[in-house]
Amino acid sequence: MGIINWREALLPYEQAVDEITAKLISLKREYDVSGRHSPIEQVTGRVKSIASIIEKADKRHIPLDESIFDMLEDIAGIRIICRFVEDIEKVAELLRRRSGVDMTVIQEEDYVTHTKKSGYRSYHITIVYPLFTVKGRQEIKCEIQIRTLAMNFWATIEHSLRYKYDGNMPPELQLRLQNCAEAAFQLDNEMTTIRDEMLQVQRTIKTRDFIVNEIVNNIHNLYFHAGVEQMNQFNMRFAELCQEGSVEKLSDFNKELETMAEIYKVKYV
Ligand code: 0O2
Repeated sequence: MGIINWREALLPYEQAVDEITAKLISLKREYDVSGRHSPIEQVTGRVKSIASIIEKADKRHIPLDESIFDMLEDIAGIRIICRFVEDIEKVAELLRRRSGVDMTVIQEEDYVTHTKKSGYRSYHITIVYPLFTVKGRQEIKCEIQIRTLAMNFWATIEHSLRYKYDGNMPPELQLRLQNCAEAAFQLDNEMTTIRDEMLQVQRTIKTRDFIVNEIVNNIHNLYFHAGVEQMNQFNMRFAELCQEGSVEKLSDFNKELETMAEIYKVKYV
């Protein structure tokens, strides 16, 4: 049995977790900046503790030598939390699309549709991540767990209890946890109905921002053609309509400005 230098062996896993986490947070930022709903709500990462690695290896009858790093796929672990169940597949697809670019998907386990007996739900994707260290290129396996806020709430509580009872959870508690899993499932379903409404609001906000930009451009272009009195009126109406917030009225006002621009033959810039 070879002796494992844990500190050195786990260092690339820490680096991989940091890099993958940073990339996924950037993806979320991209969605946020473009005003689109981000399927990624939160990203966290961790390197499995040495005690947990040894425990899992023991459970799976893996010898305590360097082979442990090939056999265990979740020494590096990333968790992506989504608001809605539908977002899980979107995130999975984002990862699949990166396959062959900066990571390779090697395995998928769907515990969202195939709920575990415990009540556990989550989507697992195992990737191989190429890492460039001072020693050269290394391939790091990483397990990415994708789940909703509700699934995560349940799994976090259940995980702590599982740890507390060390595989001997009283059947009565197991049953209560299964009931909680069912409640979390219902909560996710209810949230799906709210999702459509939320997306509609986001679309309205985007349309409003677009029209407001158009109005500002039109007012700017009319500035040297319409009279001072008329420009003051435009600005006052614009301020009033912005306060009122009706997208229809803003759109009508923009049409008026466009007609005016036609009359003055204002060239758009
Ligand atoms: P940690 O501390 O999160 O790293 P199995 O043999 O089927 O029970 P296996 O072979 O470890 O599980 O692989 P699987 O099923 O892909 O599970 C990997 C990880 O998923 C687990 O890692 C947990 O994080 C999570 N998980 C799987 N099943 C459950 C469950 O019933 N409840 C909770 N709370 N989490 C689960 P670790 O190593 O168990 O733990």
